[in-house]
Amino acid sequence: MKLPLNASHWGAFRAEIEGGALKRITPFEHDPRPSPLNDAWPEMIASDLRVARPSVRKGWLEGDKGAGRGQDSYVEVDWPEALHLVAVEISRIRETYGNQALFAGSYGWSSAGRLHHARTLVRRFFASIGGFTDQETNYSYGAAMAFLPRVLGVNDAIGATVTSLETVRKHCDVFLAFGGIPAKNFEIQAGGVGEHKFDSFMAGITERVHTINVSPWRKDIEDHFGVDWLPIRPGTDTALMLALTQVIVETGQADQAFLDRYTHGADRYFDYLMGRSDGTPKTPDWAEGITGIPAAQIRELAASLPGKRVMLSLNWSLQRARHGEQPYWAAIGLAAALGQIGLPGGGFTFGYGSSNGMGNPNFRTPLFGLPTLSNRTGAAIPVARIADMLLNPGAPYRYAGEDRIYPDIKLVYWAGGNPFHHHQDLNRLRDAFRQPQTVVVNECFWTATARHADIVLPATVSLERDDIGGASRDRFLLAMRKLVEPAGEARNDYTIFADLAERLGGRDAFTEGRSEADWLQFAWQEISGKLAARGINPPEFRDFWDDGYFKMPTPSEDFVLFADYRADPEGKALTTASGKIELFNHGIADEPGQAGHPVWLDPEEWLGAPETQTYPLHLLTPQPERKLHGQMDSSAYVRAAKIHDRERLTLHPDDAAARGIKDGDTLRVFNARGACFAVAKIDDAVLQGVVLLPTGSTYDPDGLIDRGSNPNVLTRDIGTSELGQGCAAQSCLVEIARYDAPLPDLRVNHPPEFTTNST
Ligand SMILES: Nc1nc2c(c(=O)[nH]1)N[C@H]1C(S)=C(S)[C@@H](COP(=O)(O)OP(=O)(O)OC[C@H]3O[C@@H](n4cnc5c(=O)[nH]c(N)nc54)[C@H](O)[C@@H]3O)O[C@H]1N2
Ligand SMILES: Nc1nc2c(c(=O)[nH]1)N[C@H]1C(S)=C(S)[C@@H](COP(=O)(O)OP(=O)(O)OC[C@H]3O[C@@H](n4cnc5c(=O)[nH]c(N)nc54)[C@H](O)[C@@H]3O)O[C@H]1N2
Ligand SMILES: [Mo]
Repeated sequence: MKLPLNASHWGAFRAEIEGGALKRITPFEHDPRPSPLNDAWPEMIASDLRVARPSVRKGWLEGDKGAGRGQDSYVEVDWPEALHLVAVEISRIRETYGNQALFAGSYGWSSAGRLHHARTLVRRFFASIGGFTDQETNYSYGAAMAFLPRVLGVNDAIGATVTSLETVRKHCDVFLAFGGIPAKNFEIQAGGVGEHKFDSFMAGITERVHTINVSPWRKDIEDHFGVDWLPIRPGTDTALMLALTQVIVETGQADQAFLDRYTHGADRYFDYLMGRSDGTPKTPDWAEGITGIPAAQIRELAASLPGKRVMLSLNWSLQRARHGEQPYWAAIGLAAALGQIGLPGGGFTFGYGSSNGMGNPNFRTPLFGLPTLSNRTGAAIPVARIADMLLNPGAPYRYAGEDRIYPDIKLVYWAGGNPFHHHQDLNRLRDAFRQPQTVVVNECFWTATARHADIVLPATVSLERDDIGGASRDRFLLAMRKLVEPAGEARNDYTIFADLAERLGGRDAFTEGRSEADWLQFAWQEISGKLAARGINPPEFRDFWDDGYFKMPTPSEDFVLFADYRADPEGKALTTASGKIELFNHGIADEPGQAGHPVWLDPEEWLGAPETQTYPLHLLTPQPERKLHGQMDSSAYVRAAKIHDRERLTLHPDDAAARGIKDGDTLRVFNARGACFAVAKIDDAVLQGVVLLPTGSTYDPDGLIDRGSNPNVLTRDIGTSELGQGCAAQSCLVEIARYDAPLPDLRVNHPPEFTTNST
């Protein structure tokens, strides 16, 4: 008998159970590089930071109108009372203000397994009772999602089907990796990972292809791969790509036949590059002043590209910055000038190195999640405009070429996400979270978001329920078996929402008459049907369940993004305004502050800004190495890499010396928006003037100060632009100083205080 399998976004695993308890985790036998984070599960499922019982904030019960959110004690209640309170609130707000006043966009990664995906379930629930205000796009690549369809017609270059790595390995000559290919990002794939691919990815690339890491951080490609490093100031990649294109055009090396046949508006764009439209040619000398890269080096790089098979690889963090649309557009312009789009191993890809599956063969592993149902209000905001919405009800804003109005939200419901992890300028978000009348959160743990809620309902973790996991670009379909009984009184989100729907008249719409076990069977039927339709013979459910996985066959063809379009530009015309790749777009030209073609726009907070007088360091906030976002932050494994429970901040030796900082010193990191603590890690692999503090430490506010190391007290809460309105976290200036006083105690290491109801 095989041990039962389960999975996280960071990997599948098998479990030994003894006396009903989780004894030990063993890695999935087909995973070449399993994540050690799964070993933290036995500790985490029994953690005293689990939400054990439904809990109601004391001040809310006393009618404080939200004033005490984030600093209050809780009263534990039983399930019938908790469900009653939530249902009455939803019902009251729905009747008084309409369904649009219910905000349930609930952005967040939830957990692996598609049936119990909390964010899907909460939105399905609200759709089943008449609708809600939703969130569009995502934090990962929201700016690109909103803008790329206008210039490419589709979003395939970021998410769905990028050119497979196999093709790159065979055909590419130069792999220009903006933001590198960081090993840590391969830990993760939404839905569950069967096979971690980092080693095969890197072996495939670096052995044959001239790879250049263009990044402020040399270790975005680990040193032992021996690739070239081109250090660049954060947020300035657009300027580098404009200059590379300018040289190629000026020296007559642009592929004019490609540009004529496959692109629209190259002439308008090139007028800008040559300075004909604004008087400033975008030369290497011009770019040197912005990027910090010597002009001679830019010229040399430009000379090395024409005639070669060139892949421009830009990670997702480049567009999580002010004007983050532009580096992607500039890359499309450069790849077009080189005539590389649609060739095997050439062109551009957005997100190699941003998560495990990118570059995998196109397995198209079929998965099944409950449909979200249609949202009858039709209301949605761009995902990262949450605080703007809560603070400015009724205010106009611009997004995706439209004038819109922020709705007036009275109730916020979150399940499966952690805005007090993910959002920027958390002190501002805290003010925003005081605005609604009621905040409800389903959580497994006492996260910062749970601590800002009025009603907290305890949710199971994925090890406490049956599910099917996997990802479309991962080879393995995963049978996730319930391993242990739920901790405390935790319930599955499905059960919670089915019971709430019952009280609010939506049960049939929510459940469609199916139990959780029925949905599992139904999911397998759907998946089997899709496999069979593709000539793949699916196993019986029982066999799948006992084995723990089904392995997808490898597709026979290597995939090349835009090869179809290249082969048949008329028959396979793009769904853009011109049917071609748009290097000029009229709609974008009409937007305030935009040029209509790739353009260098001042990112405001960057190393070229006047504000560097006060805050001279550019703060980058990469994804954390040992965990997924804020998840598992309290585990011993994650804490072992911190010092005094504070995250390490990486800085250049010169920046450290200028401030009298030694390796291991405690630091205060600050700007006008807030401050947090960190511990110095001195490393000359980071560009001077840049500091790195990963995301994911639990926010523990004391006024504007976070007692912990959450960099989002420092980041700026502004859209990438009115075009994309994405998260712009990477455009942020700070100062740091040694902190010699004793560090404050972390309250978030303990559950909140519980009291009894005095009213
Ligand atoms: N400064 C800065 N900020 C960033 C970024 C950055 O680069 N820099 N990156 C951004 C990006 S790309 C992202 S994707 C976001 C990520 O932000 P989030 O996705 O919000 O972060 P997570 O910590 O994964 O939050 C998921 C939450 O769901 C809970 N959960 C898990 N399973 C279940 C379940 O079954 N039921 C319920 N009810 N809850 C469950 C977990 O306990 C966890 O608290 O962060 C963004 N924030
Ligand atoms: N271990 C782990 N892996 C993860 C996640 C996690 O939480 N933990 N989260 C997953 C999620 S939700 C997402 S969206 C992806 C995100 O994937 P990415 O966005 O690719 O990841 P980041 O770590 O934000 O950024 C990678 C590197 O980009 C570089 N960089 C930042 N700004 C610039 C710039 O302006 N120019 C250049 N050239 N380089 C720059 C930084 O040095 C940074 O180390 O990661 C996924 N993978
Ligand atoms: Mo993300």
